[in-house]
Amino acid sequence: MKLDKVLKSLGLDGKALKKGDLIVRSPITGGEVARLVCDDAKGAAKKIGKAQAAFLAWRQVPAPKRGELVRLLGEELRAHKAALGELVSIEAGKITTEGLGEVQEMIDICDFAVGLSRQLYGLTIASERPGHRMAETWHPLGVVGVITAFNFPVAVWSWNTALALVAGNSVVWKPSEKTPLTALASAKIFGKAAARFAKETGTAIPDGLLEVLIGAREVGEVMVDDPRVALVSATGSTRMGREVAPRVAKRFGRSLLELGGNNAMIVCPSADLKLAERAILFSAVGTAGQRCTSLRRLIVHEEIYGKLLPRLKKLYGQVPVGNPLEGKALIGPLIDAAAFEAMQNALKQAKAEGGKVTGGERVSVAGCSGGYYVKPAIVELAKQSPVMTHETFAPILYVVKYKTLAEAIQLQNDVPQGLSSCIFTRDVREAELFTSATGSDCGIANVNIGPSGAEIGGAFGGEKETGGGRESGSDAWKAYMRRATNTINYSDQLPLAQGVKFDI
Ligand code: UN1
Repeated sequence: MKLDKVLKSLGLDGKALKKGDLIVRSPITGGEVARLVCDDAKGAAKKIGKAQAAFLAWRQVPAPKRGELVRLLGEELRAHKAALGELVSIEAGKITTEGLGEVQEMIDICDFAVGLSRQLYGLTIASERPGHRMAETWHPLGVVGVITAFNFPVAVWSWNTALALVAGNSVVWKPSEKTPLTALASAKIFGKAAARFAKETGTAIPDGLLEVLIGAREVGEVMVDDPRVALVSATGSTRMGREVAPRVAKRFGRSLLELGGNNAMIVCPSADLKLAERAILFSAVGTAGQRCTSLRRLIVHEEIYGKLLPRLKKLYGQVPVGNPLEGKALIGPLIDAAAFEAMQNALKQAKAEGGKVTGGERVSVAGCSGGYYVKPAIVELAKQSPVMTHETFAPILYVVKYKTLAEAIQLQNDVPQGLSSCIFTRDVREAELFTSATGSDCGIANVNIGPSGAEIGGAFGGEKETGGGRESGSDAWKAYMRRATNTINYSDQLPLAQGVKFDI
C-alpha cells in the first residue's frame, strides 16, 4: 500500500503532514515520509494542563465503565490492525509479521485491561483492635507521562495507556521523534474509540484524556519536570533513564523505568539444539536485534559448542535480509545511520578484544539505497570481555563457552543490565536452579524459550540498570494507582494501637 493510503485509512492526511521541522524518515529507504510541527515548551505545558483537567473528571467514572473505553480501543485496533501494522513497518522498519504482532500486542493488553477494570482489588487486613476494620483502597493517580522508543513505537504506549486509563488516569505521550506518525495514528484510533464511547454510553470523554507531545528531548523534559505529571513511565536507553529518574525524583514524582537489556541464553549439554537454534535466530536477529529483549550473549557449554556454532553460522548465512515489506525478508533495516555506526564500532571493539567476527557488513537492498541493512554478526570470544557488557541495538551475538553451570550463571549475571535471560536444558535441576533465587538476576528468566517475545500477561521489566519497573500484566497496574490504607472504627471505644494509653 502507498503511504498516503495507509495514513488515510488511519485517519491522517499525508499532505498536511509536510509542514514542520521534524523530519520523519522511513528506515526502509532512508527517504523522508513526513515533516511535523513540534510542540514548544509552552504548548507542552498547556497539553499537560488539559490532561490534568481530564484526570479530575475521568477519575470519577467507575472503573468498569473506564474499561469499556479500553474495550472499544481494542475493537478499533482490531479494525485498523493491517494499516497500523504497515505504518509500524514503514516507520520502524519491522517486517510485516512483526508490525502486525506489535498491533496484536496492543489488542492483547486492551483485553487484559478490560478484565482488570473489574479487578482493581485491595486487601482487607485484620485489625489488632476490637470493632475495627482495616482495608486498602486503590485510587487513580493523576497524569501519566509516557515516553516511548522507536523500536516498539506503539505497543509500549498501549501497555501504559490501557492500564493507566482503567486505573482512572489521563495520559500524555511523548513518542520517539523517530516514530511520531504511528503515535499520531494511534491517537486517531483512540479518538475513534472515545467518540464511540461517548455515543454508546452517553458519557463524554474529557478533552485531554490523551495528549501527544511531538518533538525531541526538550519537549520530553517539560513533562519530566512538570509536577502535575504524577508518574513518568519511560522506555529507552539506560542513558536516558539516568537523566529522567533523578529529575522526576527531585520533585518526588514517580517513575517507572524500562531501560537497556543485555540478554543472555545459556545452552546446556542436554539442550534440544533444534529448539535452541530457532530461539537464537528469532531473538538475536529478529527486529534486526533492536528489541530491548533481543538476545545479545550466548553462553554455550564447551561440550556442544563445536556442534552448535557451525549450525548457527549456517543459519546466519541463510537468513534473508531485505525490504521488510517485500518478499521473504526476516531482517529489515537498522533504524538509521547512527545505529549502523554504533554496530560497526562495537564490532571494532570486539575485534580489538580478541573477538572473531562473522558477518556484520552492510548489505545493499534494491530500491532501498538509503536504508542501513546489515548481515547479522556472530562474535566468538574467549571470555566475557568489556564489549559484551554494553547494549548495542543491532544484530550482534557474542558467544562464549562455559564449563560449569555455576560459571554460566555468574557470566549471565555479570553485566550491569537485568532485563531478560533464558536457559536451554532438559535437566530439571539446571532449569530450577536458573529460575531460583540464586539463578538469573533478571526480571525475566525463561526455560527453553528465547529472551524476547514476551506475552503481555506477565509483568515486563528488569533489574539493575534496566531500571526496576514492571509494566503490562500481573499486578503492574499498581504502579498506575495510589494506595490508601483505611482503618475504620465501628465501636464506641477508641483503643490506641500498640496498647498506648492516652486518657486524662
Ligand atoms: C521492547 O523491546 O521495548 O518481549 C519491548 C518482547 C516484546 C516487547 C519488547 N513483547 O520482545
